[in-house]
Amino acid sequence: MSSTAAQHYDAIIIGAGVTGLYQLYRLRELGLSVRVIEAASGVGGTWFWNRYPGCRFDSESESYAYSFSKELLQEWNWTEHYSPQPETLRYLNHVSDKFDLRKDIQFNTRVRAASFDAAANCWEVEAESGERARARYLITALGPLSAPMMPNIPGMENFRGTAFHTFNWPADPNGWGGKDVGYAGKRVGIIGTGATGVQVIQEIAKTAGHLTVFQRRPNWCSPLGNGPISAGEQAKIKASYPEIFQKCKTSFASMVHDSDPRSALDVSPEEREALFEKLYPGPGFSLWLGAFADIFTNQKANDLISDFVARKIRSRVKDPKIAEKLIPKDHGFGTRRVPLETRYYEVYNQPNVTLVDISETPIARITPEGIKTSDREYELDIIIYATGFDAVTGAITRIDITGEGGVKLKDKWASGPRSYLGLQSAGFPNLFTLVGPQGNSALCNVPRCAELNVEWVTDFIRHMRNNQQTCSQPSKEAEDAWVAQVAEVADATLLAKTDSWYTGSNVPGKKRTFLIWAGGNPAYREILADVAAKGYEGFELR
Ligand code: NA7
Repeated sequence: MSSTAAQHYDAIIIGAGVTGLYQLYRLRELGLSVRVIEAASGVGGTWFWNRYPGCRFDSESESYAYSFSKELLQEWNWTEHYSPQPETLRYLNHVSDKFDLRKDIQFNTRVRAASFDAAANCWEVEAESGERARARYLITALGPLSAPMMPNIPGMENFRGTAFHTFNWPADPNGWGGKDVGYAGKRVGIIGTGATGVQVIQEIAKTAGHLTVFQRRPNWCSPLGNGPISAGEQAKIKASYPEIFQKCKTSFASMVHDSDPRSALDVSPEEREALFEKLYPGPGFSLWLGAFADIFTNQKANDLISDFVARKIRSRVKDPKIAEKLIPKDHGFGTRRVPLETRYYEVYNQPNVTLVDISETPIARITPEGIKTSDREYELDIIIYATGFDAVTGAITRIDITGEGGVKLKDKWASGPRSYLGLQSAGFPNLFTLVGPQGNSALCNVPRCAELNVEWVTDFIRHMRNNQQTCSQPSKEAEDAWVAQVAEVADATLLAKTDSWYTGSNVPGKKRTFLIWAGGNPAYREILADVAAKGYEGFELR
């Protein structure tokens, strides 16, 4: 980018995470000049930022690997079945070095705005520094969970101890992980019990002097089943990558797990219980994604699995009153993202851990000394906000994006995102939103969905170039139909009826709408292939 005359590229990609790195690789292969603009000082996206203790995959490590290079697959050794954040960040740096990606990435540069210049048929991107660059194609690779959300609690600025959002955990200057902020032996407060909160709570509880967990609503969690990868397992993984990726291709969430197609109501209670028991210990999302398919659509089926997990929680937490507080009452198992845990529930049996139910005694304010709820003050040295993200749309709409006729994307999306296939929005020509709203962004093993999106967009750009076309955007009709289809598919599930970041209902003021394609990845893959086979049906190309 340049602060004087804007540098011109064929494509600008915003974000150097899992998706952006692969899009760079593919577009460079196509012969395009590409600039990746990245706010962080290094590659990795979500794995660059989330350095909190305990941060790791919930996807099987081998299923998260890039599949495009056999050599990369064979030379990389994952050390745990669910890779910890420092190892994943090291992996993404290894990929960047191996394919010499860094030379096309501008770090420490946050994009402030992007506007479409119709006369020149190109996008102009402006960084917060004022630097500018122009490109025919603008591709967002921002990740679905990269706009962290701090709560708005009175007094936050007056806290005298250390406080930060998990996304902004300070980096270890000498390593890939987070800095030791000295929580061992200290009084730590954590707000939030989503997938992040669960990972960080179970880790910090090991050494904190006292850990106080401020829980607004509990989530249904199930065991991760992590462990080291032995030499024998490593060899087996390396020999079976084609089968692993094939399995991911055919499963709903692009994972190695897939649902049992029978109804939970069609089997005997004994058989049902035996399946739940088999799946409960993991590994990974065995229980969430491997149980009966109708737990996602049929309330009665869902009640059965919820009852099973509730019994597990009761059996693991000694104090029955605390156990009840940890059992969700407002939603069923799996209708929100299931946090995976390792001895999470047992944490609440420890004398150095207190659970504060802030649905009963709400946080009144942050004081210089700690957190004051409606009934008492908790003195703390460290406050950790595990309060989540303005998911899926937030990272995109935080950029001031202006399309044809001066229309702002955030205004167009004020009542919910509007796209065709999750990839383009009418009135914003040549803007592609990878792993974006209404696409396969979050009910998915992200690298698998990223590859699907990246390869499809790369083919689309190749098609346009081969046909001397320079501009694409969806027709209004195609977009309207996709918006309706995304809503219809989601409405058939219990997920759409539940408040969560999937529906945007975790963000004050955000319009409640199901933000992602809930029809599964095999169906999404088929739709994309069909659109391409019909000459990119639904797109206006010129
Ligand atoms: P989540 O799943 O959105 O969880 C955020 C948590 O923070 C959740 O327990 C919230 O309670 C709580 N929260 C949010 N705002 C507040 C305020 N103001 N006061 C108290 N508690 C609050 O985010 P995660 O980072 O855990 O996970 C996001 C995804 O990242 C995850 O699903 C994986 O895919 C990776 P609530 O439930 O809203 O009552």
